[in-house]
Amino acid sequence: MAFIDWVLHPTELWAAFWFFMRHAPPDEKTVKLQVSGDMKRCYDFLEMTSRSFAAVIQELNPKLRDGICLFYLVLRGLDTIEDDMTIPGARKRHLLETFHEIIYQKGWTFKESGPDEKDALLLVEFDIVINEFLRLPTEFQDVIADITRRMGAGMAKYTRARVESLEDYNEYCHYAAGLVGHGLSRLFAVSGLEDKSVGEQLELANSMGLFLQKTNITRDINEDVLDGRCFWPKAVWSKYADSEEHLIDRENRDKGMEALNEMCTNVLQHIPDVLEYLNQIQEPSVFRFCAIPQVMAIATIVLCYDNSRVLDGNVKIRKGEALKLISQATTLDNVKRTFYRYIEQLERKNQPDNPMHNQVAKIIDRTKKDIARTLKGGAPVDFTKEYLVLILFFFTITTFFYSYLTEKSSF
Ligand code: IN0
Repeated sequence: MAFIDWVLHPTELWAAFWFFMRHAPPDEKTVKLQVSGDMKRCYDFLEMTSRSFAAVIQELNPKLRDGICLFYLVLRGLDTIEDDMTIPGARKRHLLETFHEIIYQKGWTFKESGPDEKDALLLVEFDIVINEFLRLPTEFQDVIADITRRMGAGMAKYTRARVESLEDYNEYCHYAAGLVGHGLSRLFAVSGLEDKSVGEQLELANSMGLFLQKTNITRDINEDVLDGRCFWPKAVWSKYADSEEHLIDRENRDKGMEALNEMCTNVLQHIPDVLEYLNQIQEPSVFRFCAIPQVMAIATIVLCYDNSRVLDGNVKIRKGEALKLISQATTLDNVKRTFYRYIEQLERKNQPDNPMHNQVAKIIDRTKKDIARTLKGGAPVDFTKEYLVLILFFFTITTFFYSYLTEKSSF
């Protein structure tokens, strides 16, 4: 993150300072220290697959921590096989459809991953994950195996089917992420840390997954098309381009932007379910585990809206912004304030001449009303600008005063 970014976003600098104060080693080490052998190796894998999210999983309540760490690694294993374009179709489908049995096979490892698979090591030493999986309480194993079976079958189907209609799009995202919401919600309930109704409200849990998956798919269009795959539904992009390549082509940029904005609008429809799901969660470490990816997603999708850079390469939110979001995802009210702030940012980006303007404006109005109605103290007022002016004011006063004093003393 460039120096200027920190100067222009002092609240993020503050958040970064706090984050590093709180996460300065050896605290993470203490968690690892408490676990030994294969489970310690599993936390190493977690660090390798996603550094920032690994910390959030390690802060989970001990009743859930190892179970969710292993669920995450099993899903990352499945994901690595699905993403691997070097594995022949039939072999890949067989692996995806039987992965829910493979996780019970002690000693199973996989050394056929392609050279560009960043999590290939996880599969090379997957026998370690299986050892720890088999040590989990059976009710945890049953949930993880059930979700792995249904996700594997769904992914296998879409290795030979394309995402044509909006129904296909919702179905694919259900298999890839909605089912993760189902599995996590059932583990939260089985652990006793959340009410058992959380394990039943699976429509809300599905929306939690769809909000994340659709944000990733919308953001990664350039990278996916260049890799020869596309998860944007044809029913959407074919209105604006003759092919996936034409969609990201600079020659066709205006139409490409209309397609991008329609995809961003599709993601926003899941916001009410996301806030309603988070409203159920009582245990603080579970709440943060669920809320952090959601606030990252709202920041990412607002960044993608009407942003031509998405079609040219992948865009990411600033590191400082991510740390600020993590530090503020503590309570439902704070998360609502964060969503409200980004919805206001979206409102500023939603130009009247944008074909999606009216549809997006409706979602903005409804979301702001819903949040303002349920938030203590009503609609949040963003004082950042006021702070900045104040800081600037004091800065000029002190410099003026200082130069006046130095001048007076030089006489
Ligand atoms: C996740 C989700 C996740 C967390 C909490 C509640 C969820 C409810 C429903 C669905 C998913 C839920 O969070 C992670 C976040 C993550 O890994 N972020 C990465 C960034 C990234 O893009 O990889 C990071 O480095 O911060 C997530 O994105 N997915 C995930 C996978 C497994 C589990 Cl157990 C939980 C991936 C996906 C595809 C969205 C489901």
